[in-house]
Amino acid sequence: MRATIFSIKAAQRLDSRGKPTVQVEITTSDGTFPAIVPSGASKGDYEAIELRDKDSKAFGGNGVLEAVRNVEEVIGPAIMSKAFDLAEGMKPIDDFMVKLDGTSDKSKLGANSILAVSMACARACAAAQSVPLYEFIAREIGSKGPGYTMPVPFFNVLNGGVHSGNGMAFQEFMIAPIAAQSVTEGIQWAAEVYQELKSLIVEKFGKSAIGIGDEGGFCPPISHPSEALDLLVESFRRSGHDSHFQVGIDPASSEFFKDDKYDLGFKTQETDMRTKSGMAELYNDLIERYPIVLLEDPFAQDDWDAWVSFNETCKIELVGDDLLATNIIRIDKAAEKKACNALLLKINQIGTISEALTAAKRAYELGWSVFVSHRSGESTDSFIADLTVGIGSGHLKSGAPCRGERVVKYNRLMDIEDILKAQNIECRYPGEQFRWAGKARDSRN
Ligand code: 2PG
Ligand code: MG
Repeated sequence: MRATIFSIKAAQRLDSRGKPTVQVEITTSDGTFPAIVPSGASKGDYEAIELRDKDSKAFGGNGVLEAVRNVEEVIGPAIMSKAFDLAEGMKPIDDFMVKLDGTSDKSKLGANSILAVSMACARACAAAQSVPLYEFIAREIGSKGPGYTMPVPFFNVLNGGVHSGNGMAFQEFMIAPIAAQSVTEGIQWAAEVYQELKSLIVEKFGKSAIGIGDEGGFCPPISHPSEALDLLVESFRRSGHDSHFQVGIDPASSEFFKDDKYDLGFKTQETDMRTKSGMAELYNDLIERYPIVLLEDPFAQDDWDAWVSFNETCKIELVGDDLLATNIIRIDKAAEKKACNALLLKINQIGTISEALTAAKRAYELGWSVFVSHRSGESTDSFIADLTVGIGSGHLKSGAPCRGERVVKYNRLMDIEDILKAQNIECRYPGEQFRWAGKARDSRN
């Protein structure tokens, strides 16, 4: 029997920062399938455009009623009129929406409206094929298995940059439980370190310093990256997880790039200007002194020379976020220039699930790693947990082991691990090999 869509409904709801976002519900003969889209704060210039109402009387101009209307009055009716067979997968629907919008950045109908429909469609298509979402995504990207690679979770436990109010310029300090044997064990260890970190912060800075930032990490009154890294190393030690973790950093440096320099004091009264080579020296020094294995956006989105020169000698994973914007044109440009060796995969940077999968596939073809990511403004939608398992990216970041919109993804990963184990389906935890999970996936194809 053909599985088709009965209705597509949209509504304005709130994200984790209390700002409006788009929710969609698609009803088919298999049931009702919801989705809510996330939203970034440190957004790149090359991301697809999310529509905001600009009506200053509502939500300070951040309303998404136009995007909601676009789903209900334009996208929904157009998709319904085509009567797509959901069992055939989601690419025809995503391609149709991309054409319907007609712009290169989805500015006509809005990446927030299009993505919400795309995510809900993925769930509806999975149901039409009678498989879980992660398996549907594995099919869509062409993975033949056997089994699945679970991700090493990278927990952002210290928040800085535009995600917090302290003086720290760098946005994210992430801890990765590489020595665990499973996602479930890794999540437990990270939660233990997180609690230890909290005690350490109380000890050093007092109780008033345990407030958290947008992604659930602490934001104590520190400003130099080595202060943050010292706190992490000490909490590994105190929690008995000394050699169990490695570290990732996302400075999100486009946010403090001014006049061809980087201002590490951009959140304080004092400027602290660094040249590109000064920044490269700082990173190399930190990599030498701490167990850092991943560096994301160390340079600004158009500072190509700095990226290329750093990548020449970089031995760790060098991830392009604002640099690539999950956009295949930017990925190809970066590959040609040899600017980085990994893609940060954010579904709302490009606006459809199919295009996100195409971006991941291209990264794998280039021999790069793929790092799946949430946004700082999130919802309790756990879509990216299934996404990361489906594409076998081997690692993902979803913030701290704290706050509902962050832990819902980690909890879903533990659910998936349980389901796979109960069904005797191979489910690998890549540990230290997280970078090469995509490669391993490709060689099995
Ligand atoms: C990032 C993200 C997610 P935002 O820079 O990688 O952690 O932040 O969603 O604010 O762009
Ligand atoms: Mg980033």
